[in-house]
Amino acid sequence: MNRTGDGRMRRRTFFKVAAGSAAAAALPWAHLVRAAAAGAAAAGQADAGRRPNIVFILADDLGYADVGCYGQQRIKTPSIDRLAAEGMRFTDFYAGGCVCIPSRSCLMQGLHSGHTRHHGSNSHVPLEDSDLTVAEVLRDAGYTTACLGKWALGDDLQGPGAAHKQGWDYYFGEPNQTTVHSYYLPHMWEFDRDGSVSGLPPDKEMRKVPLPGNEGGGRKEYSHDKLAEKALAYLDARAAGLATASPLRAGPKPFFLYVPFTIPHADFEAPSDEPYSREDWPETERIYAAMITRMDADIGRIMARLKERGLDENTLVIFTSDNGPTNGKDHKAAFFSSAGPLRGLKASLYEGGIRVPFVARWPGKVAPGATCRTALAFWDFLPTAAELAGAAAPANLDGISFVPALLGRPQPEHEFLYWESPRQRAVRVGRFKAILSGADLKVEGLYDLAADLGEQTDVASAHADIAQKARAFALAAGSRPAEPALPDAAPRQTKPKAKAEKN
Ligand SMILES: [Ca+2]
Repeated sequence: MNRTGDGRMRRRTFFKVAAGSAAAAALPWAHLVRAAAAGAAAAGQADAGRRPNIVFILADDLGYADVGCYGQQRIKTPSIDRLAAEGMRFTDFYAGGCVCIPSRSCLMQGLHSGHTRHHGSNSHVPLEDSDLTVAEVLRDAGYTTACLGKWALGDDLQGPGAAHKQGWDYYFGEPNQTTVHSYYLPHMWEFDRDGSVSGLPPDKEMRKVPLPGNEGGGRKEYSHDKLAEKALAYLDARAAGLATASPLRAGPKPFFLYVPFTIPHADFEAPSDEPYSREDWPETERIYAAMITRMDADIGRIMARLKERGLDENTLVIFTSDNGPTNGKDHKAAFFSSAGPLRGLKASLYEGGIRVPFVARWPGKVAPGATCRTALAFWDFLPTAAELAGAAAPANLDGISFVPALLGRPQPEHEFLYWESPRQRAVRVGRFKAILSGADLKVEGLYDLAADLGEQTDVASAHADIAQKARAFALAAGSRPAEPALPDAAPRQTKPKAKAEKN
């Protein structure tokens, strides 16, 4: 029996039965859980006023120290820094994996990479209908959902992994994990289940949206800008829904807006290298910095629009990245010290590959300027979102809700955190982190992150008990370790490979 597939079915079945039970009894909107159980629509307008909207912005290959609030000195990120100043900064938050697809798979499903379909591989394996996503959990709890950007978990527009078949009511972007890495796409794709954003008749399938300025190799329409514009349009549409909703009608619903931007993933291209045009840096580094600052400005616009539309006070905004930084053609992660003090880059399970910036702002709920040092990970987002929505978390998740941390209450901790890649496994136990390899999961090294954030000194012999404990967790948590990793799919476009981690 395939443990993962079986587990997925059980989770989905359990959720359908349990959604709406009193999982969120400690929260002020617990009574709405009962309303949701009687029918999500019945919760009506009160929902939008009490359950928070959620905006989750995901950067791509952005390093732990690529933003000012995590130590970046030269790349300007005032909007992200403001999010941190007005909210909470997490020092020990981890991505789901060290490359794009497995990381997003963990984020969407509340599972670590031992239990997702992708494990640690970047192969283009789509989600199946039996996979339960956070979008489905929130939609079933009465939210309206939108994904703008790099979906990456279903390239086939008609297949079961397609975004509109995995819980998203609205989608705009390029779902293909490889194609999306061009910033001058000839077209993008849109799906608007009720037509409320596009103003067009409701869609049943993805609709192609041509970008005429990029036809024939043209470079007039920067794809990222289209995502940012759609994010603002989406907020406008939600605000309009709030304004026109009648207490006699169902809705308005709270919303979940997921914005997986592609910046600063290669290709390194931008309409301008401002505000760095006069810096004496290699051209690609000016572009890299300009891409991040451009995304930051768009995050500022999203925050301003939330405020203008009266949505700001009841919206949790999260910003993070899907994995660590990488070297590329003419780009060196070391140029901006993108990984900061951390060892390793994208594609490595050392901290630089998986520890990411993570900030959360929620006025009146998250204390301004707060810091959370608890070790948490992408698979904690689904149970967190479920709790915020007043829904029961599905069974058999690996994640735990970090709502307590957000609210400044004692945060339960993981017994361990676990990651897979084709070459390594990693386990964090308390302040220790083990790197394992080979079919027998040999402990390559054990590091005391409290004393040695850069993972330079192997303390496995001094802490043999911890090393063995970590190995036992990996053996129990992992996908079949003796089985060879799935091969990565051949990319359709050239993209720079991460430099192999030394040692
Ligand atoms: Ca990535």
